[in-house]
Amino acid sequence: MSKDLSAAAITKGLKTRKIGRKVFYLPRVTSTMDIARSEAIKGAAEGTVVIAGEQTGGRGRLKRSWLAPEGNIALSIILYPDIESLPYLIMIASLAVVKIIESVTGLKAGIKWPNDILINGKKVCGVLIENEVRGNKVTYSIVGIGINVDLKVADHAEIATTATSLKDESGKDDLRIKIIRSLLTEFERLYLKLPDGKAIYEAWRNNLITLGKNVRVESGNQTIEGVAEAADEDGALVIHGADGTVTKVVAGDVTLREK
Ligand code: BT5
Repeated sequence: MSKDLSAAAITKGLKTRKIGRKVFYLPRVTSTMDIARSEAIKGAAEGTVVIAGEQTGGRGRLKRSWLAPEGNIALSIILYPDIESLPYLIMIASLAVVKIIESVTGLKAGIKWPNDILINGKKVCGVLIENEVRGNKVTYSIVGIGINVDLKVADHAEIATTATSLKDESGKDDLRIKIIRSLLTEFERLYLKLPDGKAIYEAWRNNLITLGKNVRVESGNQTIEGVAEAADEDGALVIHGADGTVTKVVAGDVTLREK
């Protein structure tokens, strides 16, 4: 199945200016984040993409693991944004994924704060952003995106009930290369709108399925419960508790609860 994937297949005729002008395709890799970071340190051009056929030690946030066997998408994009642009990267990545899932498969996806893309309530994509910042300057930003294209979800007990794949949802085959090329194009379209992030923020907020829901958020060793009433332009979620308290959460895991 990796036969369809190569740097040439991804870049051929790709009409982007930055994103995906240079692609490193690696049939098998521990994590595209690590390769991307070392390429960034070596001075890779902005928009360089590192993509795996199969990722054997992929990671999520807080040292959690991310499954991306052959047939799925695991890629990292190297960026050198201004520090003011950092909060928008997660919005750009999430929006780009939602948009291209719809345009390529016809499926409606939504963003679950802070970094999940869901279809019919199940996780089809996760985004991981790792930055190095010195003073007020970003040395590099790596945007990692994992998409379940043809993941055999039932084979993985830990995500069997919470995850889904584009194949399972759409019944379509051979989506991988189309999804990758559309994603790079859409990511660039949104990225080039920076530093003016207002429109990106508004589109992101409009696609957040978390807003207006009863939520429980685990953030560090804190648990916050209430209604997710807003998401700020800096990416934080605002939770209104039953006792009237209002809490702003910048990072955490959300459980959506029935009202
Ligand atoms: C994420 O973390 O969702 C970010 C995932 C980022 C993966 C990309 S792939 C390319 C790049 N290279 C990497 O090494 N990583 C990035 P988090 O929100 O912490 O979610 C992790 C949790 O999602 C795990 O603890 C599992 O419960 C679940 N999970 C793992 N693999 C999954 C999958 N393929 N589909 C759905 N859920 C999964």
